[in-house]
This record gives sequence, C-alpha cells and structure tokens, in this order.
Amino acid sequence: MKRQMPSTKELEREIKDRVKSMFRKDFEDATEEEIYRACAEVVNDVVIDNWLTTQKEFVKQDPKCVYYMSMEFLIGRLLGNNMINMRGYTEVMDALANLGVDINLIEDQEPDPALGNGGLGRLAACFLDSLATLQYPAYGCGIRYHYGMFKQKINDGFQEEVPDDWLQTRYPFELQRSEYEFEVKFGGWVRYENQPDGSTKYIHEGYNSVIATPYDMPITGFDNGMVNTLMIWDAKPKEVFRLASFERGDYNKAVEDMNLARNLTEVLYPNDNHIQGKELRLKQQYFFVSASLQRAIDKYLRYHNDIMRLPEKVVFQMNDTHPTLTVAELMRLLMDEHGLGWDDAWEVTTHCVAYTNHTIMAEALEKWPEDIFKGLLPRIYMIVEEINRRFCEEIKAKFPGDDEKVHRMAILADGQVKMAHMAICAGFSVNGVAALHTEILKNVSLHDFYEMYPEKFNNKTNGITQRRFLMHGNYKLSDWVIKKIGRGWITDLSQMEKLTMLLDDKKSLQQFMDIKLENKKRLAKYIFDHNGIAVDPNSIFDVQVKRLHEYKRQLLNILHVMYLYNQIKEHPEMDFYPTTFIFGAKASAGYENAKLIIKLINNVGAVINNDKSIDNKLKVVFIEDYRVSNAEWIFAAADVSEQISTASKEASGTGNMKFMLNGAVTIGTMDGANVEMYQELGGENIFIFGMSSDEVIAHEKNHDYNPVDEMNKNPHIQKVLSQLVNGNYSIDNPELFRPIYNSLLNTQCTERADTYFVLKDFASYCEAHEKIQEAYKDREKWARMALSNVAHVGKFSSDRTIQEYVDDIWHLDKLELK
Ligand code: DL6
Repeated sequence: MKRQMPSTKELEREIKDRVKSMFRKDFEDATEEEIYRACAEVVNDVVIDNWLTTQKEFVKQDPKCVYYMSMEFLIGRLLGNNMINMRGYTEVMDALANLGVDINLIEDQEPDPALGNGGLGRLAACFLDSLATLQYPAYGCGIRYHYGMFKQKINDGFQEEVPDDWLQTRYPFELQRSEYEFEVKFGGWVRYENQPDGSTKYIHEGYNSVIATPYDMPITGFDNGMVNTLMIWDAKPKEVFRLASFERGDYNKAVEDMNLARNLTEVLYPNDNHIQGKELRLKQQYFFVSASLQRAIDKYLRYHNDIMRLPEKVVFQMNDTHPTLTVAELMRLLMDEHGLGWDDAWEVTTHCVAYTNHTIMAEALEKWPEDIFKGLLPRIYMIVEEINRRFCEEIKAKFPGDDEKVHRMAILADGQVKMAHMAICAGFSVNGVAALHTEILKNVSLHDFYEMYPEKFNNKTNGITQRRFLMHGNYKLSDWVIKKIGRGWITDLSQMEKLTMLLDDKKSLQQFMDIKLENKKRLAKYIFDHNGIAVDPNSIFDVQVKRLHEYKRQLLNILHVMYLYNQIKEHPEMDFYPTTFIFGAKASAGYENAKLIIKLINNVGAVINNDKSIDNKLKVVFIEDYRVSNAEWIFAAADVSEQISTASKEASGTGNMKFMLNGAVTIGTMDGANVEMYQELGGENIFIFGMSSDEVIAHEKNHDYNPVDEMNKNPHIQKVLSQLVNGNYSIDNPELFRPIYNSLLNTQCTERADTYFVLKDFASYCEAHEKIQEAYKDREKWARMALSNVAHVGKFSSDRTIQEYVDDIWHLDKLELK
C-alpha cells in the first residue's frame, strides 16, 4: 500500500520530535541545518516504506528492468523533489511556517549532489524521475564521487575552482548496501588452461582489486508510491591494510590496493563534451560497469536459472560511450563466470545493450590508447580483440574490397580502442537525442555505421521533468496553471496545450506576466545578495546559462553586448528597452579559452554596470556557481532564453526546454532540439537566426570560410574586435583578451580561425535581437508569445521521451502498484 505524507499538524509534531531525538534540542534552539536533517528523516520514513513496497512488487511481478548506465547523474537536491513527488511539499512548507521557519532556508541547507557536468548528467536524472513516475522498473548505475562538479568562485572576474565536498557530513538520502558488494579487478595477466572438454579456461592473475560498495538512493515517482533505485558505487580496499600483509611480503600490493581504492571514486572529471583520456577515468568506467553488471546478473539469477534468457528481463542503456565496457564485461561475465560459449554470450549481450550518442564533437569521441587499455584490462582487451576481428570480417563480407571502410570502422585501429565503434557494433539500438542530431549521425558522423546497420538507428528527442523545473522551481506559475487547466499536465505535459485558450484573454495574460515579474524580483534579490549588483526587474532578463564551451558561443552573446553598449553610447537618444544580460557557466578547469571568456564577460560587466551615462539601460551579470538549485530560479525569471550554438554542434540541449516551460522566449539557431521547438511553436513565437547546419557542414567541408571577410564588411564587428585588444575592457593589461581575438581572426594561432562561425552569424544575431526589442515593447504581444511557449512545451517532457524509449527500445513492463 502506498504510504502518504502526514498532515501538516502531524508533520509539525514529527519534525519537532526528530529534532529532539537526533540533536537533543528543542526546536527553537535547532540550527537550520539540524531542521533540514530532521525534515529529511521525516520524509525518508515515508519514502522508505514505499521503497520497500516497490521492491517487494518487483520480486512478485518480476518485470523487465532497465539499467541506465551513466558516469553522471546530476540529481540536484532531493528533499524538495521528494516532498513534491510524495505530494507533501505544501504540508511541510506550512508545518515549517507554523514553526516560524522558511522552507527555502531549510532546503538551502542540502548540498547539491553535483555528480555530473551538465546536460548529459541532468538528462539521466530527469530520465530516472520519469521512469519512476511512469511506473517502469529501473536502476540508475553510476559512481559515488566524493568530490562532484567543482564549486565556482569568481575572483577579480576569473573563475577559480573549489572542491565540492558534498559528503562532508552524512547525506541523508543514501543508504550503504554492504550486502551487495563485488570485487573488481585491474591489471595483471591472463593464463589459459585447456579443459578436458576442449574448451579453454581463462585465469586472471597478478591483479590488483577493490571492493565495490553500492550506495542506494531512492528515486520517487510522482504521487504513485513507486520508488526506484539509483545505485552509486564507492570503492574500498579488499583487505584492510594490515601488518600481516607486510610479513607475508605483500606490502607493496597492499599499498597499491589501498591507493587504487582511495583514488578510484575521488573526483568527477569536470569535462563537458571533451575527453581527457586519463587512465584513472578508464578505471572509473570499468569499476562501475563491472560492479553494476555483477549486481544485475546476481539479482537475475536469484529468481531465474537460464542466463540465456537474460534479455527478457534486463536491458542496459549506455549513456554515451563512457559505459561501453558494458559490452566486453558482459561477455566476460557470461563466458568466464557463467560458462557460456562465445556465440551464446554474444547472442545475450547484443540483445541486452543499447547505446545513446550525445555529441558529434570530435574531441568528445572516446578513444583509448591500446597499451593503456590492455595493461589495465587484460582479459577485457582479449575479448575486444575478438569482437573486433569478427566485426571486421562482417564489414568485409558486406562491403567486399572496401579496405578503407574496414579501417575507418574497426574498433581497434591506429593503436586505439574506439569506444563508439564497439557500442554500435554490439548495441541493438543506436539513438541520437534530437531529430537533427540523429540525421547528422546517420548522414555524416556515423554514416558508415548507418550503411551497415540502418535498422539500429533511431531518434529519441530529449526531455525534462516538469515536476522539478516547474512545480518546484516556479511554484507560482505551477499553481496558476493548475487553477487554469487542472493538474493533468503534471504527469501529461501535452495538456499544457489547453493554455492556448487563454492566449487572447487579457486578464490571464496580465496574471501570467505578473508571476514572471515576481520571479524576476526573486532573482534580482538573489543577484543583489550574491553579486552586489542592483538590476531592474522591469528590464528584459536575457539569460544564457549552460556550460562554457566555444561551440555554445557565449562569446557571440558578449560581443553583441559590447556592440549594444557602443550603440547606446553613440546614440543616447535611441529607443532601447533596458536589458539585463545574465550569464552562468562553468568552464573545465584546463580549458583556457573558456576561462578567458568568463573573464571577458565579467570585465565587460564591470565597465557597463559602472557607467552612469547609459542610465541603467544595460546591465551584465555573471552568476557564480551555476548549478541545479539556482538554475530553477533563473529559468523561472527569464524573459529571453539564449540558445545560440553553432548549428549542428549542440546535440539537443535541454536548457532550451526548461526556459520554454517557464515562459521564456528563445533566441536561437536551428540547432539540436531548437529545431523541434520551432516546429511546435511556429516561427512567430521564437527568434531564429544564423546559418543552418547544412551551411555550417558545407563550409567545414569546403574550407571556404574566412572570418576576416566578415570583419571587413561590418564596421560594428571591427569596432568590437578592436575593443578586445585596446584595453577598453582591460586597462591594466590590454593584451589580456588577445587569445580570444586570435581565435576569431588569426589563422596562425588556431587550426581554423573562428571555428564556431561567431563573426559569420553576428549580423543576423544582432537583427534577431532588434526584433526582440520591438516585440517586448508590445507587452501584450510579448505575454502571448511567452504563454504560447508554455502551451506548446508538451513534447519536451522527459515522460514522453521515456515512453518512446520503452516502446521502441526497452520494452519494459509497468509495475502495478495499488
Ligand atoms: O543529451 C543530453 C545532452 C545534450 O542535450 C547536449 O546537447 C549535449 O551536448 C550533451 N552531450 C554531452 C556529451 N558528453 N560527453 N562526453 O554532454 O548531452
């Protein structure tokens, strides 16, 4: 039976009792942190009961489960999310209010579990939310990084990285499960033994090993009592370091095992769309893949005895190439531990694994040097060699005489192990994450593979969860929508369509804009408290928040701000609607150009924000430490959403959908999921600019783009570029931004100047902004555009995406819950 959250009165009492029993304090004396912990335990009580019931039903109903294999789960804070999903948010808010405490301050005590970089990890978290809400059995499988995504400090405009010690105090929403520990082995060598029956036994020797310990986190469904599990793995040494090892002469090994365990799960690699190729990362990949597969098979064999039928109950979805070792490790476990021959093991594996591609960026395609791979995973390497040998034979048979193709597609080539090739060779499904992205995969980046296996390729456009990004982040708008169209949209976002009936209702439009203003005031206060900058909530809030990457073109945005500033200075009389440009972005620690762009944004802000002569028409704010928790407030307050990547480069984007859900109007290129947003919205409710993906791809192919031509024909560009290097924005060091200038213009400094076509799209971007200025001045028209965005957001729910994965790829059984 589903357990409900207690009533407000009961909650008041329970929270007070918890504070007393946990901290031996009266409520009045408790700190906010202690109250947060007490609330977490009260909510946990309900969650755990439902978790137990769900797991019992798993055993009874024996449904097929998906194991979502991902190096990243950017889950964000869980207290608020769990209260919403258990339908107890208002009750807890009221109980706390009755006790004289603001729920926001209590929620703010929770560390933000930042076990991911950006879009890929947040998508995984949204998928888990939708799976539980739709009652599909699922396990998230990942890593319990001790230090998640770094905290960003801005010091004199520069980004500084500060470790994120989120586990400093016990995290209340995780449960250590020592009863499900598994050994994972690295290094050593493989010995063969021929068996009397003619088969060969492979024995792994001389290895170092660690014990993988899972920590389970509950993933609650919305209002249905379903609780799935996110298992994140931590490592510990197999043997505690003992003097006895020393006496046996194993001192070195004991030290190695200790160090291996200590380092494995220490940090998340802070790279988005970029692979560093460090051996420790490969160790992390194998560690969580091996542990997760062992647990999955162990669970299966507890209730079934025919391992050949594993695909009937289990599917492993590989979130990008990071968990591709799933293929070879599953083969190893099936053959070496469960006695299958190659063909049977391959049959099972290729019916159990599926692969999602999340990028076409060349620097994000994972390739491991063969020597590192072989040294670290000797048995796995042997298996990869055999998969590769058979795969090359298959290519040769299908395309006789095309040796070039075989070389291009091989898993082992040029001294490297190509992970995407293995994922496609073994996966029964290969999907992109937006329609355009999937077309580019099929026709350009993975064309050889598409020719070989057209039936494997399919598209699953990304989505986001409306429970976190509207109900939790923007409760005022959420309540308003409930009043207007009821609650159906909470689990069926297509019902937002009903809001179209309000598009000509002036009163409703006004209420809608009043809510936006309230949210802008909330963000303005946050900005004042954190940045000391006073921004006018009546100005246009134009927002770009996402990871800093050159292809996402924050540079285009800030160059445009510099241009606007020039215009306002030169034409003080011009009719310009005051605008606040808001940025939030973390750059990878070693990504110099990206870090310099952050400094540029801050320096431009410092000049503009302090220039009294422009009468507050322009403000620039860089929000420090952009993360899931402050993101929710930012989306709620945005008027304009900047989605301006170079067409073809952003696989999908999901920030674009979060803004749309919150009634911001997009300025964007025809890239990723923007294309589908345009299709849903019609051209009149979105501002599209710039080159198409076909044009970009053609320029890249023909090498015929020269940014100097763009500069020469546009005096505004000339002026802005000259200001990059004349000290305008860096008086003490006029050369500071020279690398940015060079990246745009100087072919001697970069492989190709202006790789991401910033100057090419500049004029068209300025024009689109002029249209925004015009549109915003007509307040009613703007309200209609913004509300249209909410009304047409239905497609972009992760519930829709998950249902498509279930129907086309996973074929899961829904769990029946009473
Ligand atoms: O699919 C989720 C997300 C997309 O929305 C973004 O467009 C895409 O850039 C991102 N891809 C990655 C690739 N990571 N690596 N490595 O993060 O995936």
